[in-house]
Amino acid sequence: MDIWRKQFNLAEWNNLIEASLADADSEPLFNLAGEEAIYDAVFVGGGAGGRFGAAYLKAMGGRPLIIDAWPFLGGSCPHQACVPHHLFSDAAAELDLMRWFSDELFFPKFDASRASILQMVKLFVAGRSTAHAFMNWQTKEQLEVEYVLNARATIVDRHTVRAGGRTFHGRNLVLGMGARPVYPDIPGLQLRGIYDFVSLVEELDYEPTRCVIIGGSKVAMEYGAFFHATGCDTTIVTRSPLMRARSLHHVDEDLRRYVVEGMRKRGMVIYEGAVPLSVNGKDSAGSVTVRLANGDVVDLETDFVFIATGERPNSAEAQEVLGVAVGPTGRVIVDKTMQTTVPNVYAIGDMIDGPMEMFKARKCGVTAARNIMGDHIEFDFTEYPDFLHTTYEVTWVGLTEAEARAEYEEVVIIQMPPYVEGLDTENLPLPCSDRSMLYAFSKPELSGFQKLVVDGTSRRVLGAHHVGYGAKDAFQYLDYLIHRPEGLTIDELGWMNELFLNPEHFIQLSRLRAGRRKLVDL
Ligand code: KPC
Repeated sequence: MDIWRKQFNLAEWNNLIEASLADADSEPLFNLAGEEAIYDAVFVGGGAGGRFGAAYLKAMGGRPLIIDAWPFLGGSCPHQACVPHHLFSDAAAELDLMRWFSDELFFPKFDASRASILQMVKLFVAGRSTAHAFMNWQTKEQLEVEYVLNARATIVDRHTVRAGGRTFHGRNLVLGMGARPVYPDIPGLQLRGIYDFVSLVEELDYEPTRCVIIGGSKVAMEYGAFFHATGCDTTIVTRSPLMRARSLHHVDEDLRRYVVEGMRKRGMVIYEGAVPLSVNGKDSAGSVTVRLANGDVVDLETDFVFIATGERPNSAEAQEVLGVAVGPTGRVIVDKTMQTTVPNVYAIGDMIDGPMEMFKARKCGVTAARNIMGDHIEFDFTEYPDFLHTTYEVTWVGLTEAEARAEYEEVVIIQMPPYVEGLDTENLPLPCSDRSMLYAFSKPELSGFQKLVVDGTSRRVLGAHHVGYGAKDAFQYLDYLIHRPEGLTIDELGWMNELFLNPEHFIQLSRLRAGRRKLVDL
């Protein structure tokens, strides 16, 4: 369907996307200016990286084309990944509050029968096309980017791609075809009742009552905390300790302890150092056999197995057709401009090394676009702020206390609650802020944890760590400030204007210490 001269409103876009998704034979959507063109870049994949890259390239005066197999732009994020995860984590935080305060204050007695994984999945699926509709509308009408949707791209060579029966030419290709969940090699994974974060939203058709999660990734913690909060008893089986995988950058041990103990306090069972051996059942999964860290082999009964052992990039076609070099797990090798080993071919987002996260995808796309347009710019994503959800938001940036002590002579720790041997901080209603005040005054040990790591000599902030609610935004700016060449001193932080009561107490705590010539812990 040629949509170039059509202007759909959001509801019309929504209907078109839903109809296209429902019909495997639905036609491609061509949003093309018409005349034959050599594009400055053909973005293969219109996810976060492709959409942002194309928009930036267009804004710089170039001519991009996006091709995507789905009938919408935005990729897996709004369809199966970040957006549902945030909906589920939001639900988990609300459910956590309702459970702790069941029949207390103004809260009704918690009715577990009303908390449903299936209902939340259905809520998401029913609403997800509204975001898709907006991405299509914005990209066409406001960003003026050409695209072909609902048409799988076939890469012909480094300047040519076919899609929807037509051939497109680009001076450059930008590969943003995303990644897919990868399963461990154990027997029984063909049974019904086995899901990952993609099939959860696409296929779940019953209410799970007991869950075994295989893997210890962010996905394991985030989805596990949600499943458990709904009342689905959840066990995590992980080889490495939670939050200690290489991909989880700079997680402080105190922060980790608060988070993992918090999950256990809520009744989740976490087996670290454990190896899943098989999933067992006739048609559906009924149990998972696991070798525990002490060598015991146990059968964990379940009606829902959730695989969270990571993802692999969709890089095979690019490797075969274009000959781009890939690493041992299929990640396309790029330099800091996102250029692959093949000239004029760039790769972005989940296709390359580093965290498979939205912030990286969008910024990779923009980096590729700027370089294609002649603006030499590098993106180093080896240092980045990061977060995950349990029933909390858990956010961190920069060095952990241990990393700082290994690198700096004089390390000062500013944290809340403070660590003082024998001090009964379990009754201290701090930290607290919006969304944690009820915890602070009724169950203070649940109100969060935060830590600032400072170099006592230069007075620069080296790292910040937070468990609670509402601090994620601040970490975007803290990341910028602490990683800029001049860094951020405790004196500057203590002189900032604060909006009381702030979720991270870093300004007020720094202000209490900044007057001292020789800094000490707080
Ligand atoms: C909420 C939201 O931003 C939807 S998912 C974004 C996909 S994209 O803007 O293409 O990065």
